[in-house]
Formats: sequence, C-alpha cells, structure tokens
Amino acid sequence: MKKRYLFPADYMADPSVHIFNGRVYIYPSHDWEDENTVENDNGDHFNMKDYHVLSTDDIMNGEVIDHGKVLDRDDIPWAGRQLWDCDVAEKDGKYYMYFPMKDKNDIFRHGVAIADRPEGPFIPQPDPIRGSYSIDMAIFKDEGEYYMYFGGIWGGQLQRYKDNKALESAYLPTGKEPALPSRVVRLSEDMLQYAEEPRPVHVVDKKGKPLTADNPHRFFEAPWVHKYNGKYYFSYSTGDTHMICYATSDNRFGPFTYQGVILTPVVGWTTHHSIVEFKGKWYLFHHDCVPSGGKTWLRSLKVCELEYDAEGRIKTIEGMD
Ligand code: FUB
Repeated sequence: MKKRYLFPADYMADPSVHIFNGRVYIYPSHDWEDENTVENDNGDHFNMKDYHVLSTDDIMNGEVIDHGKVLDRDDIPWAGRQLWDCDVAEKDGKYYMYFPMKDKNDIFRHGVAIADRPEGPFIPQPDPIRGSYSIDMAIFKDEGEYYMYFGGIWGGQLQRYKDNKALESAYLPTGKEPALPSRVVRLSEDMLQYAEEPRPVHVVDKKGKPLTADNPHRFFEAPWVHKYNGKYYFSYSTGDTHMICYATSDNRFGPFTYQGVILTPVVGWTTHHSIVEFKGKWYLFHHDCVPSGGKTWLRSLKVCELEYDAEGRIKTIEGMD
C-alpha cells in the first residue's frame, strides 16, 4: 500500500480534509515543542498556538502548498491555551472554521472563525459557541444542513458532561458500562451556534448493544462521518488502544453498528483521520510520529488510498507500513 508524507517541512496532525472548488484543502493542527513540553494523560504536550491551511490538486503526487498561518491564538479574544483539531465548512461562499480551545478557565469550548476563501485567513468570533464543550469537531453537510460531530475523553474533557450539562465530578464509565458516546449537533442557519441540544452518537454491536467501556474498539476521540452508497459511516479513534475504527447506519444520528478497524496502530500515541473522495478514489488522511523519532507531540501528516469491498466494508490498513 503506497503511503505519502504530505508535508515533511513541518509537524502537523489531525488532518480534516475537504474538497472546495475542485481542490483538496487540508486543515491540520500545528504541532510544536518547547523546553517545557511534558507528556501526560491530560494532553498538556499538545500546546498548539496557530493553524495553517494546506492544499493540493493531486493527493498522492502533487505539490502541497502551505497557505501560511491563517489563525493565531493571540487573535482569539477568549483564548486560554491549546488549539486542537479543527474543521472547516463552506456555506454560501463563506468558510467557517470550527476549533476547540481551552478558555481562560482551562475548559475546552468551540470557537468559530470566518473567511472569504478556503485558504483563509480566518477571523475569529468574539465568543465561543454557547453551551459548547469537549474537542475534535468534524462538520458533515447532509441534505442542505450542517452537522457537527465532536467529543473526546481524557484530556478532551467529555467525561465532565452528562446530558450537555457540566458534572460536579467527571465520570468515566468502566468495565461493562456503556462507553461514553461522541456527540452530534445541527448547526444554526448562520453557522455560528448550535441549532439544538447535542445528541449522543451510539456505537452498538450486531445485537444492538452499546459497546462497553472495556471494549478496545469503543469511541475515544476524533469522530468523522462520510457517506458511501447511501450509508453513513461514523469513524473514530479508540485512543488508548490506538486504532481508527468505524460503524455504519442508515441514519445520520445513529445508532451506528460497529464494523471493524480502518487503521491499525501507528507510531505515536494518538491516531486521527479524515476520509474523503476525490476524482473517484477514496483516501484516508492521518498522522504518525515516525519522522520525529516517536515524539508523541510532533506528528506528521500522511495519506493513502482507502478501499471498500463489494459489501461496502472498508479494507483494514496497516498503520506501521
Ligand atoms: O492534537 C491534539 C489531540 O490529539 C486531538 O484533538 C486528538 O484527536 C489527538 O489527535
């Protein structure tokens, strides 16, 4: 299987990819390190402070252009720290970037920034989305509406919420309890708020039972949704078991039935992806830590083709290749 490091010039991760105006746009996190970088379960080592946009017209062989810095933490009025995985959607000729960042109280919120072009620059709104929480947003346009899938446990803070309200103490299910689900919410007409309360995205087994907290294939972070042959494919990272897995449904809200592993563990603790069709082929964008010699917080963008079998099952890709 041919794989390509997309942008060897810099450390970038968490690629969210979309086709705008016939061109491939990549919206990654921008990794860096300083002398204070310390790795812990809270993800403090992912202390990103800006975003770049990359683009290409040939995924496996073409030149990848860096459009430069398009949003800086210092330009966001409510900024605390840690600009993590972002995504971008187009509506009526405007481009909306959604990004998670900790506010001044160290709570992850969702920001929105707007541009006239897919390559930015993006101008941030003065406040985060009302009622927003946790990390890793992916925007999915379906039948004229826009939906945000989001969530991540551990450093992503999802365990601090129940029914969209902050808990007094975080609660992370264990053992045979149902795993914490990702969330999905429809965006408002102006793209700047949630149009409704976020709903849980349940991943169930073939008997319809939610995957349990001790299941190595349960949701951890990095949701992504795409459609193939009329079915919704919900894919995600399993975090501490280091896989990209997927589940399918006839409904965008789920429940999604677990199907299998898309990507086996890569070099590095995190794994994070997006899936896109371009010119009749499907691609898996992801990252690993091979070029940095295994430093968890210095990740490099990678891509390869993704294939389905005749029944629509995704063929598993080896992460270490
Ligand atoms: O890049 C910071 C965090 O690491 C992301 O939000 C997670 O999905 C993981 O890739």
